[in-house]
Amino acid sequence: AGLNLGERKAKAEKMFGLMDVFLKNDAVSLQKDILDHVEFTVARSRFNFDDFEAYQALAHSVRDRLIERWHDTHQYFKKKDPKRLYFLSLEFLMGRSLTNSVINLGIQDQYADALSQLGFDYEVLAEQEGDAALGNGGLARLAACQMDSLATLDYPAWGYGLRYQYGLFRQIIVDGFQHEQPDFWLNFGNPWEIERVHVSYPVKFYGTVEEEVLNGKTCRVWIPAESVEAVAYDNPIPGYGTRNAINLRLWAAKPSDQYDMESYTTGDYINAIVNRQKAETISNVLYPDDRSYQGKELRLKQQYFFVSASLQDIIRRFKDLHNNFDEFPEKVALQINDTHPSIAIAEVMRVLVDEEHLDWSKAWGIACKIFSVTIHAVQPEALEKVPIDLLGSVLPRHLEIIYEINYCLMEELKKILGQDYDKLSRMSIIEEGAVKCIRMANLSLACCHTVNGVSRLHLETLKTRVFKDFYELWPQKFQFKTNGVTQRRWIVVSNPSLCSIISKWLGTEAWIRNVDLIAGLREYAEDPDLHAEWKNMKKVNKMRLAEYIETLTSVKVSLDAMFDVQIKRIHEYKRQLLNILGIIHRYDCIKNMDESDKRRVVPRVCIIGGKAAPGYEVAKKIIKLCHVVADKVNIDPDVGDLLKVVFIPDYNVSVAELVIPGTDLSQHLSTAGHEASGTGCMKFLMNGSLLLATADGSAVEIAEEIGAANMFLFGAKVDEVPALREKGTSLKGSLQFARVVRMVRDGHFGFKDYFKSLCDTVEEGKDFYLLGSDFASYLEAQAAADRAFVDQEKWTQMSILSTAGSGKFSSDRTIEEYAEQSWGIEPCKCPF
Ligand code: 6GP
Repeated sequence: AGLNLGERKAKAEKMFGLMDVFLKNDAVSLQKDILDHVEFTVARSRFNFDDFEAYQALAHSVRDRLIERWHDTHQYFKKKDPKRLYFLSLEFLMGRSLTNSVINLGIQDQYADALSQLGFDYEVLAEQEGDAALGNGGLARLAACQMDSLATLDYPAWGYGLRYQYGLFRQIIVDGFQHEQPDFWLNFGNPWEIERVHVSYPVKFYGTVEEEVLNGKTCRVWIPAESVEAVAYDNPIPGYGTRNAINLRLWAAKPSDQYDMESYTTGDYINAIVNRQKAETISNVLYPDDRSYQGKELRLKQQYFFVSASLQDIIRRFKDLHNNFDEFPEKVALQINDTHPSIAIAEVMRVLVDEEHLDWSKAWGIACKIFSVTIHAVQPEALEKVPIDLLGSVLPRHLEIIYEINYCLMEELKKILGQDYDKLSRMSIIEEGAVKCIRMANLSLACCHTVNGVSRLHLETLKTRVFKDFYELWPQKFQFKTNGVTQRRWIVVSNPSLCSIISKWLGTEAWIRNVDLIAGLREYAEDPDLHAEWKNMKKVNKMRLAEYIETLTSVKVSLDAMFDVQIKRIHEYKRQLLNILGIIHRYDCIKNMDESDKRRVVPRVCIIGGKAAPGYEVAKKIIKLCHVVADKVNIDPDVGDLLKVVFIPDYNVSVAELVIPGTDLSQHLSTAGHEASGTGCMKFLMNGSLLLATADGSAVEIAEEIGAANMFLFGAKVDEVPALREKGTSLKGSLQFARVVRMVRDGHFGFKDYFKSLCDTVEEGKDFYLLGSDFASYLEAQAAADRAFVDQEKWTQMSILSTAGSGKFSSDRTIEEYAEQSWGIEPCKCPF
C-alpha cells in the first residue's frame, strides 16, 4: 500500500524475476492449465464437463500462451519504436483460431498428447469452434492471410477493424432456396479476444461547424451532436516460428458516458437508457453485399467509427514518444483496404488541421506520405460513393475538408490539363448528377502515395479502364502486388497429410516459413513412391469430404469419381451458371448414351458452394437452379455414379478447409477481366487440385508458374472480350449452349416461370458475361480434364507440379513486397 507507480513497477519486476518466466508446454502443465480453466474460467466441475466446455478451457489455455507472446512483442515494439504498419479494413474473415494458434505456437503435438491423456480427442474439440466471419469474401479472407504473414515475418503491424455483433449471415437452404439467418457468433463467448475496457475513445457524429478565432486565426470548429464510445477488443495473431504475436484490434460501439445527461434530469429515465443503447447498433451487423453499397447512413457511420477510433489510438501511441508531426511519416504507414476506410484521409486532415493546428499544406504533405490503398475489384459499382447530403449530415466538418481537398486537386489538375472539363469532372472527388456524391476512390487516389492492384492483369485493368485518367497523370503511383494466401492455414492446418508429405520429401519443415522451397517437389514429380503417398493423401481427404457431403445432403458419392469443385461467392461474373449449364450438358449426354459409351464416362461429383447477397435475385436463382438440377440428376437410374451434383450449404472458411484438400479439379470461371485476382485458386493449387480456369486475374500468373499444360485454360482472353460483346452472338454461336438453356427454359427441371429471368440474362444480345461464346471452349476444357483423369499417374504428376509451383502465391511474398514497395517497414523480431 502507498507505493507510487514507479515503486510498484520495480516491485513487480522483482517478483516476475523470481517466478518461472514462461508458461510451460509439457503435457502435465498443459493438462493442469486446461483443468484450471475448466474450473475457474468455464466454472464447471473438473469431473463433469462436455466437449464444448473442454474446448473452451483448451482455448483459454492457448489464449494464455498467446497473451504471453503478445505482451512481449508489444513491449519490444515499444522499446524499438520502429515504423509501424496500420492495416485498416472493414472486414477480416478469420475463421477458426484454435488449430492455427497451436500450430503457429509450435505446440500442437503437446496439446494432442495432453488431451488424449485426459481422454479427449483434439480433433473433436477443435470441431466445437465456430467461425469468426467478420467479412464477406476474398477481400476479407485476404486480410486474414496477410495478418498471418505480417506476424510470421516479424513486421511491426497492427490490424484495425470492427467487432460486429453479427458476422456474415448463415445460409440455410429450404427447398433449394437460400434463406439468411443471423450469425450469433458471440453468444457462447469468444475466447480469442481480450476486452480492453480502458482502451476506449469517443467517436463523434452530426452537429454543425462554426467559425472561431484562435490566437488571432479564424478556424473552423466542429461541434458534434452525438458521441459514441469505441471499446477495443484485441485479438492476438501469432506468427509461425517466431515469438512475435501482433494485434488485431476490433472496435465495438458502446454508449458514451457523457451521453445526453439532460434526459436523465428531465425524468425520462427509461427512454434515456433506451436511446443510449442505440449507440451499440453501429457495430451490430456486417453488410452482406460484397460490392454494391447504397450509400447507407449506418455504413458510413461504421466506417467513420472504426477509422476515428483507430486514428485516435495510433496518434496516442505516436505522441507517447514523439511531439513533432514531421516525424509522423517515419513512424506510421496507413494501409486502406479497398475504398471502405477512405474517410481516414479526411479524418487525418481534420485532426492535423483542427486539433493539432498544422497548416493545411503541411498536413496534406503528411497525409500524402502515410497513406496507401489497395483496390480489390474491377466493377465500378464496388467503388463506394457517399451522397453529399448524407456525409454533410453525419460528418459536416469532413465534408468541408473533402471540398477543400477537391478544390486543391482541381486547381492542380487545371494547371496540367487546362480546360479539359470532361476529364476534370471524371477525376473530381465530387460526382455531379441527380444525387451529388463523394467518390471515395477518387479521394484515395488523390492522397495515397501508392495505389495497388491485386494481380498483374488487374493493374492493367485499373490503368486502362477504371482509373485511366489518374494513371495518365500519376503513373508512378500505380503498382500491383499479386495476392497470396498463407500456407500455414491452407496446408499445415487444413491438410496435415499433405504437410507431412511435403516435409518428408523436402527433408525439412522450413517451407512453412519459406514456401519457395516447395519447388523442390518438382524433382520427385514422377517418383512412384511419392505418387503412392500423394494418391493416398487425396483419397483420405476425399473420404472426409464424402462423409461431410453425406451428412449434410444425404447424397452418397463414389470416391473413384473426380471431385470437381466451385466454391466462392455467387456472382454472375464468376459464372456458376456456366458450371451448371455444363453439368446439364453432361447429364444430357449421359442420358443419350448406350451402355458401352457410358463405360468410357469419367464419373464426376460436381460440388458447388457459396452465398448470394440477400438482395441479389439472379444469384439466388443460380442457387435454386443448382438444387433442381441436383434433384433430378442424383436420383436418375440412367446416371448412377456417373454424375452427382451437390450444393454445400453455408460455405465459410472452415468448410473451405475441409473441401479444398479433397478436391481433384477446381473451377475458376470468371469472364476475363472481371476477377481482380482470385485467391481460392491459390488454395486449391497449394493442395494439388488441378485448375480449370479462364485467363483472368491471378490465373494468368499461375499458368506461368506451373506451365499452362498443367492446368485447363479456356475461354475468351481479356482483349477479346469487348469485340465479343459487340458481336453479341451467344445462343447461335453454340448449338449445345442453346440446347441446355432451352432445357431450363422449357421447365425440364421444373420452376419454368421462376427461371425465365435467369435464362434471359444469357439470351442473345444480353449475355454480358459471355457464357454463350465461352461455352464450347468450356466443354473442351472439361473434356480435357476427363481425359487427363483417366491417366492417374499423369494426373498425379500434374497435381504434384501444381503444389510445387504454388510458392509464389504465398501471402508471405505479397507482404514482403508491400513492406518494401509500399509501406517502408522493416521486421522487428522479438527475442525469444
Ligand atoms: C475480391 C476480388 O473479387 C478477388 O478477385 C480478390 O482476389 C480478392 O478481393 C482479394 O484481393 N474483392 C472483394 O472481395 C470485394 O469485396 C470490393 O471487393
